Amino acid sequence: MSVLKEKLAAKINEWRPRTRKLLKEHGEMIIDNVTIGQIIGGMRGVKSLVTDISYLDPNEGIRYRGYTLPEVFKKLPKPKNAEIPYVEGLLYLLLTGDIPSEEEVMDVEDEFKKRRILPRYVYEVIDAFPSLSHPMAMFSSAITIMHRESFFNKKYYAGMPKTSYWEPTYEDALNLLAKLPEIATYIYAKLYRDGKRIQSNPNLDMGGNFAHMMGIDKPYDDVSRLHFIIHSDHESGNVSAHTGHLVASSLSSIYLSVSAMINGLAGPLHGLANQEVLRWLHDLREKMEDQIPTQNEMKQYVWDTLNAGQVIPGFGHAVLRKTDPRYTVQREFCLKHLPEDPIFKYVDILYKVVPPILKEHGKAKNPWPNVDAQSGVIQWHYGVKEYEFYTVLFGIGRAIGVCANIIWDRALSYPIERPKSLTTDMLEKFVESKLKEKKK
Ligand code: AMX
Repeated sequence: MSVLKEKLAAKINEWRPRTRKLLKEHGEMIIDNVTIGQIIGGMRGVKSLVTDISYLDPNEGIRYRGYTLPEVFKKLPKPKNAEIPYVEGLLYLLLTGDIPSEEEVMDVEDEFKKRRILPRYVYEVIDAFPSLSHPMAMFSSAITIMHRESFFNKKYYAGMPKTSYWEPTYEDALNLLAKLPEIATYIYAKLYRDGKRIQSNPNLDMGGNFAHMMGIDKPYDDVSRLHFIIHSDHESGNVSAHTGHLVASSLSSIYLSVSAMINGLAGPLHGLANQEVLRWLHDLREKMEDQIPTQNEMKQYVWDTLNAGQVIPGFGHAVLRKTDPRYTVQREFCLKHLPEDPIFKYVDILYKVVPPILKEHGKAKNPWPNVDAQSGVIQWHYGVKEYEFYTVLFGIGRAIGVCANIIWDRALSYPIERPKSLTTDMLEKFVESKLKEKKK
């Protein structure tokens, strides 16, 4: 058994009594009330999910297993001469809650290396896609098609106790995560490089190998590590994490669950916002004939977008009420490595002008930038100019957190998810009776 799996097994055994006790002794305790506004308004803020992998504080931002992003970057082991830690170490942290040693990270890296080879048919499925297909549709399909590899399915049909569900799920998760960089770079080569691909390098870690297969020199290996780490998890309620959890709760395989989460991520209000930021800025860049806009010109562009009834991509958030620390980490990277990049200058001006405008506009509850306002500019700077591809990169990162969650969902025997719905008629009648009661 790998070091990680052994450690995880011990953690699961320690954790199970906590969940069992909460359920058995306090299952009836009320933790939240739900308003009609929340039912119609996308269940915003309803406390109805549980995860120990990460927690999102509205003002502070994300913590992975209790650690803020700066702490994660400080504490996790890094490859030699790298600024950013191993992605493999992050997986160890998300799964076990512990900061791994260098040897423990190497163990995960070895596990990944053993599992990188992609079945032939996955390349064939990608090749069969018609031109002008969106890379997220290709990415999702390539993952779906691997459902036939599911070790969980085989074990399930052979008969397996519930307490063992997490083990084949863990195997499926590692098998899938190890293959995602190969799938993504193959899609990239097919769509944008006339199919000219670079073979995987068995000596490199996940981030380093991804940069190698993209054909981009240092510090793009660190860029990749940074990107995958900051996108990995954002507690459970966001569309992609929730979709992954929901689909997996019916005991669908990791492949079908992660593919579903990728589809959720591909919407412009969620992960696709990183593509939208670049698309929107390029429209402006064309109008400006490559000149850097003044603050007043930028303000006008932002107002024109709002007055046309559109959202400002990369700003706002359903939970956050301050600047997203994932934005800050990337901004710091830009200030250090690409302060003179013209697109960064656009993003920098947006950082100054958008929040006051959104406040004046008066709709968005959070006027501050989110992760997507800053991620595309870094990719663009290092030569990944095909912005439709950006959400695939987000997807690789998010898959790490979603897989960690699904493994724990199964370890703690969380049941199939099934909230209750009402009809509009019922809501109206409920309101009527409440108002009558009030008059009495
Ligand atoms: N520009 C313009 N209007 C915005 C806005 C923005 N960036 N953010 C929110 N609003 C508007 C909403 O559309 C809504 O308008 P409505 O009353 O006419 O329906 C109103 O402000 C209230 O929305 P909210 O409660 O502040 O946000 P929300 O929880 O409903 O939605 C989000 C959150 C992220 C979808 C929204 O802020 C948005 O559309 N942002 C732009 C897209 C984006 O950057 N998405 C990525 C988010 C991060 C991620 O998931 N990767």
